[in-house]
Amino acid sequence: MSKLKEKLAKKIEEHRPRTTRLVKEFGDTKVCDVTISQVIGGMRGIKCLVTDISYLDPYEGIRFRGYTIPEVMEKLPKPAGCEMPYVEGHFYLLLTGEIPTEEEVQEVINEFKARKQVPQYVFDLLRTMPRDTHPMTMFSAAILSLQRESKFAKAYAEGKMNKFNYWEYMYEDVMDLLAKLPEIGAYIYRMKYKGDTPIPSNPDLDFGGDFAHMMGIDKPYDDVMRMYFILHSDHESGNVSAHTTHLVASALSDAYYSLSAGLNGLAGPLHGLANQEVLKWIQDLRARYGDKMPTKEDLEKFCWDTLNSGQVIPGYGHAVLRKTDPRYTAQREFALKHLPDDELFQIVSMLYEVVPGVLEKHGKAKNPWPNVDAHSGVIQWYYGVREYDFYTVLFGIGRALGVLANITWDRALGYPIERPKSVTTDMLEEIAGIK
Ligand code: NMX
Ligand code: MLT
Repeated sequence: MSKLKEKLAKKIEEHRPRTTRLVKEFGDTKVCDVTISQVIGGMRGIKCLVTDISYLDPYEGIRFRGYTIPEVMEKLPKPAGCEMPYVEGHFYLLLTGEIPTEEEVQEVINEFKARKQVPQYVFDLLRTMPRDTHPMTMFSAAILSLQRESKFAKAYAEGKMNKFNYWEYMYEDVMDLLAKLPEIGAYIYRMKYKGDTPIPSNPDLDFGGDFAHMMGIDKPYDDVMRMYFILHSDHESGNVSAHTTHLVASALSDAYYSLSAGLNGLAGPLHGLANQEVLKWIQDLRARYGDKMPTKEDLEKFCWDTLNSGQVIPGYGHAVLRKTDPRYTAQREFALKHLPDDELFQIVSMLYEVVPGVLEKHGKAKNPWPNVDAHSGVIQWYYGVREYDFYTVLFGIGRALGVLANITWDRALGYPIERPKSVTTDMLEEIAGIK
């Protein structure tokens, strides 16, 4: 057994009695009330999920295992000469709650190395799909096709598992799957947009480094992607991709089925696809003003035209956050250091000065501030990834780190199948006293 798996086994043993006690002794204690507007309105604010992997405060933003983004970036081990930490170290943190040593990171790197080979049938499947298929469809289908490799599904079918060791098989699937994602993503990119010229993996590189290598992009793109994957990894449990992955896994569907489902949710324009929408929207803006740099007044007019045509301003607003997303701020700081004079970055910066005021005047969005997607595309664009319909695949690789850590713990703590109760409109009218 790897040291990571051993450590996880110990942590799980320590944690289980906490969950058992809460259910046995305090199961009837009320967590929150539920109103009619929450029932109709997408369950906003209802506290009905549990995860220890990350927590989202509306004003502070995300903490991964209790650490803020600057703390994560500062404390996690980094490859020699690099600015950003190993993605493998961040995954270790998400899974165990501990900042790993260099040696512990190296073990995860070796584990991924041993599991990273993508079976040929996945590439064959991708090649049968029309080239204009959206890359998220390709990515999700590739992951789904790998389901035949599931050790969890096999052990379940053979009757080898019980509630206490489900997590061990889930862990194996999670490690096998995560290790393959950079190559699947980069393969789709090179096949679809770069004249069908996939670049083989370099087994000596780490997760971020190998991804940059397979994309065919030089330094510091490896650091860009380390930062990107870490920032996008997790956003507590209620967002569409995390919640879907958790929901599907709660039926004891394996990691392949669950992640593929979660990614299908990420592919929606109100969720992860917003990163492609932001770039598309900025390109439309640029097309309107030609070579001329738009002024703040131009931007304001463009925002109002968007809103008046019934569309949302992509990259702004959030279901939980009520301040600028710290993932936006982290990317802005990177851009200020590495691409301060880039025109597109300057437009993104001007939008930051204009959009919140417009949204406030518009009076609908509860949060007028930018989210992670308002900034991620401009950095990709600068480093040469201009095919913006690919951006959500990048988000998906990052998001896999968090949701897969989550479903490993879901099985470890024996969470049951998720099955909330629905009511009819008649019933709500009765509850409201109008029927
Ligand atoms: N532009 C225009 N209108 C907005 C925006 C925006 N950026 N954000 C919210 N609104 C509207 C929203 O459509 C709703 O309108 P209506 O009453 O007509 O249905 C109203 O304001 C109230 O919505 P909120 O309660 O503030 O937001 P909600 O929690 O329902 O939705 C988002 C959250 C993120 C879906 C929403 O802010 C949005 O559509 N933003 C733009 C898309 C985006 O950036 N999504 C990415 C989110 C992050 N991610 O990666 O997943
Ligand atoms: C996310 O990263 O999942 C998004 O910010 C959406 C959310 O948290 O609801």
